[in-house]
Amino acid sequence: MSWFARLKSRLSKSSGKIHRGLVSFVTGGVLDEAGRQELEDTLIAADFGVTQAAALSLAVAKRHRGQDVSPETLTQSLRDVLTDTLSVHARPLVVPAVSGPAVFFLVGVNGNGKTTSAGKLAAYFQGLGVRVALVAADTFRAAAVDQLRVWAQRAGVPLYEGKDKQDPASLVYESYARAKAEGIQLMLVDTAGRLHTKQDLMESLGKMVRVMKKQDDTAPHEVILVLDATTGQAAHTQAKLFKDHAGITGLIVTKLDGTARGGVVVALSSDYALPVFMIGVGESLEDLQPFDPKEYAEALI
Ligand SMILES: Nc1nc2c(ncn2[C@@H]2O[C@H](COP(=O)(O)OP(=O)(O)OP(=O)(O)O)[C@@H](O)[C@H]2O)c(=O)[nH]1
Ligand SMILES: [Mg+2]
Repeated sequence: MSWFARLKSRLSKSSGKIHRGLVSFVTGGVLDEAGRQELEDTLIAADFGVTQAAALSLAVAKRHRGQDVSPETLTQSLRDVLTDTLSVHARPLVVPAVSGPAVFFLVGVNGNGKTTSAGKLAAYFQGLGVRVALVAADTFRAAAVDQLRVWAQRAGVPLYEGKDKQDPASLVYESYARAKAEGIQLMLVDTAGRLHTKQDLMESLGKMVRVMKKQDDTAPHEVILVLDATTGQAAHTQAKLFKDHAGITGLIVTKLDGTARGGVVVALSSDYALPVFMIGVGESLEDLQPFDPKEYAEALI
């Protein structure tokens, strides 16, 4: 199955909900204010968020106000305005040309999919011919290191691991020197999702960033927040927290396959002015892919 076909089928809970919302009010009618409201409600129900649902429905209404619209016309208009909205902050995740290894951190709260995304990204970049190393900076849980080791083996990339309960910042520091010596082009750093408090977590990430900068003041080159699409409002709370305190540069949104909340990608990117680098629609290696606004809009609507 092609990626687009898989994306479409995995987003079916979300697209089905939106489709039912659209056909229920558009059949045989003009798009008046009541119709626009219904479109807005449909989008809110699919987790587009109040702000984006209003903006998108207004943009569609502007095109067709007072006109008879078929579901097909409305669908196409919604796809178009959605593509435009998603394109505002979009940028691809690429390995920058730097003299030493590029460094990407994967951060986020526990269970969101950091470790699996790190593993899948390793395989993805390895497949593009980049020399990748995975760094197991979730040093407090042996199981976390074991989990990343399995991904490293699957992707065929080296795993850099610390001593038991080594300070993650010290592991990251050592890993950079090792990566440089071994000709690694990209270090993917998997971090812990749970410390005693959120403040501890932010301080730990801050320390990792500071020690990186001692070796390369342009590093880390990306700090990627991994969010779970099924969590609704919690994803927003986390986006705000990590944006304010951890200097995140973009998002990976996982678990879009298990949810009717596909609009959350739009809300998160727009509300926090962040690119969505990759989306996850399942547990296998090829289920994490680069985010493409047009493709996503077509699969969702
Ligand atoms: N259905 C589905 N499951 C996913 C996706 N991405 C990750 N998962 C699953 O989510 C679970 C948690 O993923 P992890 O990668 O361990 O999450 P984590 O953020 O590293 O968690 P901690 O290390 O506890 O902080 C695993 O069972 C993954 O297989 C996805 O896109 N779709
Ligand atoms: Mg993990």
